[in-house]
Parts: sequence; structure tokens; C-alpha cells
Amino acid sequence: MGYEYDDQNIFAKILRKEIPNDTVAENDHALAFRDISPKAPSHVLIIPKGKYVSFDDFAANASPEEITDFMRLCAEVTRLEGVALDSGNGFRAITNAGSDGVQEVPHFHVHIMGGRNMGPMLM
Ligand code: IU
Repeated sequence: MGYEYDDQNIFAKILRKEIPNDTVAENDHALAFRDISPKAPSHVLIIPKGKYVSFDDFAANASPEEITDFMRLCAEVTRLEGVALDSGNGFRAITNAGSDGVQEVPHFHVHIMGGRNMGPMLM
């Protein structure tokens, strides 16, 4: 069993700069950009630049450098968006995986959403 990556997914096209994005920050191994359909005043997606389908694929197969850069970019986004706990009111970070997780785009991404009270988690 493997994680089959679709090179035609929309985030692969964003990484290849075939379609534009509203970049918030980036580093060697990860890119952060604004969600095209924001569900909160601040809604940013963080994606690895490598070809990982989902959280479990990334967690199992990414290198330590990729994982560190990804997590550090998440932290940078929370600071830039003013939602980090040392300076703001907090945020929700989520990732959807596969069909039961209702993942729309098959390139691993974390949503960071804030700027309002996000309410209880959906069950
Ligand atoms: P999901 O976790 O795979 O369900 O979320 C995909 C997100 O990607 C969703 O919030 C969309 O609004 C967002 N998105 C985007 O930012 N730009 C796009 O071109 C497309 C989807 I298609």
C-alpha cells in the first residue's frame, strides 16, 4: 500500500506557479497562503512543498527537515496573523484526511483559522 500522489491537484499547480495564490509566508519546505474561501477572518493553509497526500503520509514519510520547516511555518503564520497565544486570542488548526475526513484537495495541508471564536468542534 502506498500514498498515490496526483500531480494535477490544485495545490500541486499552486506550487508549480501554474495558478496564483495569496502567499502569507514560505520557507525551503513549506508554503502558507490564504484559503480562497475563508471560513474565519484569518484562514491560512500551510502545505509542504513535497508530494504528500495527507497528514498520515507526511507524518510517516517526510524528512525531519521537512517536518521542522512545516511546523515552524505554522508557528510563523500564527504570529503573522496575530493569533499566536503569546500575542493574540488563539486559533484552530485542523487537517482533513481522506474520504471520512472529507479532504477536498489531496495534497496534505493544515488549516489555521482565527480572528473569531471558532465555536465547538463539529461532531
Ligand atoms: P480540505 O481540508 O481539503 O477540505 O480543504 C481544502 C481547502 O482548500 C478549502 O478550504 C478550500 O476553500 C481551499 N481551496 C483553496 O484555497 N484554493 C483553491 O483553489 C481550492 C480550494 I479548489
